[in-house]
Amino acid sequence: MKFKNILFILAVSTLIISCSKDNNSDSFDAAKQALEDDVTLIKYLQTHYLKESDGGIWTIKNGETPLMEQVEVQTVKKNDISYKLYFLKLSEGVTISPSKVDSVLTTYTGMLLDSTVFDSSSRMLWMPLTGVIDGWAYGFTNFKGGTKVLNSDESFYYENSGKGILFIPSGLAYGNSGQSVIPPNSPLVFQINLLDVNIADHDNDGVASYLEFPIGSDDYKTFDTDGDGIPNYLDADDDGDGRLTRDEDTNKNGNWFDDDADGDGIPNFLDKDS
Ligand SMILES: [Ca+2]
Ligand SMILES: [Ca+2]
Ligand SMILES: [Ca+2]
Ligand SMILES: [Ca+2]
Repeated sequence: MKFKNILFILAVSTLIISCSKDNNSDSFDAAKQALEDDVTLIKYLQTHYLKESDGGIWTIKNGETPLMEQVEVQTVKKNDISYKLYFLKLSEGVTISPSKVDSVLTTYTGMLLDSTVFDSSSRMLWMPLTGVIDGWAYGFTNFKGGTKVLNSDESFYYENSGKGILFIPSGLAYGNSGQSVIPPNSPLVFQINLLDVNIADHDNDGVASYLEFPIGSDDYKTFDTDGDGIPNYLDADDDGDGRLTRDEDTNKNGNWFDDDADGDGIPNFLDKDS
């Protein structure tokens, strides 16, 4: 099997944009599918190897080192189901890692386990990780960006970018609904190149989006200090006290977490009474 098969590349560069909601039919057992996908992915990783010379993934024929011995695994919890996302780090990158609310500049190729390439972009694209499949949002956090190099004609390229391959269970991709040429319940393989990272501030309140929900938590979509239905990362007045978060960095040092007028340990921008 070959990783890159130009014949199958479709001109659908936005395919990885996630669809709105999983199309869960009543009879669909997502937990069971997660287990089946893991068996499928492990078998794939045990029977395939990465060929250094062409960067392709091939079926093991002569005792080559299986991908299974090279990948790392990340456990992702979603809707009370544990998913295993496998990734191979070819190079980590040198700058910063995105959080799952940031944007990444990337080139990529996506394929099914039978080597059908369903999407590819050799052109650099900015992708917000809040708007793509979960396998991307979590997978990219394991890599760092590269160094931007400017040419004399103002064009640019990147050196030492983060490069790797993600092996994604269907539950962190298009689930049981599938998408275009991706059949339902398909684990996916993405070769990714992380060129650059943009730290997002969705509500432009001065506080980076990754700081607008508890560290280690994934619930940026629901974390809502003032309970007004607008999560903090989209709310310009997080504590609902009528003062914009932007104006609650009292000492104006660019850090919203060291301003605590009443000394109760809660910074002003999250503290309704200070
Ligand atoms: Ca913000
Ligand atoms: Ca709110
Ligand atoms: Ca406020
Ligand atoms: Ca306070």
